[in-house]
Amino acid sequence: MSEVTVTEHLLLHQKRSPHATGQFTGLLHDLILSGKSISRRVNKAGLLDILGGTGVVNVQGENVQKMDEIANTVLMYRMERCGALCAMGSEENAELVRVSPEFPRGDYILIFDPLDGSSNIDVNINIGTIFSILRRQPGSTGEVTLEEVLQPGTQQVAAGYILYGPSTMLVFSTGQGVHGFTLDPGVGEFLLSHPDIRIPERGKIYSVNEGYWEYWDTPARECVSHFRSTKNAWGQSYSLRYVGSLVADFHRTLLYGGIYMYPPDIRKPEGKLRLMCEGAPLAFLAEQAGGKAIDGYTRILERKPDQLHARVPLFIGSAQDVDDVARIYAAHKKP
Ligand code: AHM
Ligand code: MG
Repeated sequence: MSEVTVTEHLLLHQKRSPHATGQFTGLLHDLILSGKSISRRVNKAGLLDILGGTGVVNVQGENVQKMDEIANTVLMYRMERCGALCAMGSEENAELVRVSPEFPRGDYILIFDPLDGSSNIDVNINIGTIFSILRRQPGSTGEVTLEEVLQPGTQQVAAGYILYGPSTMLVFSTGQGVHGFTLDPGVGEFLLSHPDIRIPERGKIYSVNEGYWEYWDTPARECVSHFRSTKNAWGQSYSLRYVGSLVADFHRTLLYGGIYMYPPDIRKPEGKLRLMCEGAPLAFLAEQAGGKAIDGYTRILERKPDQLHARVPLFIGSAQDVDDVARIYAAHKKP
């Protein structure tokens, strides 16, 4: 692992890009600080007895909060004060949160899933924070409107995630490739461990909740059958891996290649995953790493959300694996 810290990496990036401002670097700095704080709390979750539901009083006599609520509070508190944002959208908040006038405001908009993989929080399995950074039209004044926030993923200034696992990792892109950093807990710094990540052109792993087979439509079933069969490009079945934390399943897909799929089903015709805080940021990373992300028919990054919590079907990963899915969907008429 190199000794380049994420701060050094950001400063280098700032020098290279004439458009980068101190405001943006400050935003990332505070986001990373929030990530470190959440990481520390996640690591101690079992010890501090903060797993599980709310409404319980712990040994210190404090109200026990769920880990995802704690992560949301950490991010909301720190980021509202960073001076670079005008609004935030969180998976945990139904409405857009505008930065209070008592704090300095900037042009950026932060959308996040504070702790993705909620069903894995209580069982010590990888979870993570996913983030997307957008920008208001320069020169806009007054309260930011929801319409200004509902931008397609192509408009993202940066996106990434912090994965809380055996080690804590930060993976992000500002549109100049994807870079991965590993937290050295001894010094409390993220060090560059995975520079310029490239996703393999084709992988050997598919990732999907196959338990939902009965709920899927024909193209979704055909896609899964394709990767399971021996009639695909490799002439042999892909392996199946499914953590059930998108951030962890995506991280593996980014490094090893393959495809992650969350198709629509009869219970969730728009899919389960959120476009703005899950689909778009991970699609940005996938494309920056040479991969692809589609909803079956359309590039995820071109989907304009019609609401903050818009959902989207997601097929993401190695370019050739996603192309296989696109071919299968194209053979079926768009509903
Ligand atoms: P969450 O944001 O509430 O954690 O829900 C999203 C998660 C993803 O991390 C994961 O891929 C998916 O839900 C798993 O869903 P399922 O249990 O339907 O397979
Ligand atoms: Mg999530």
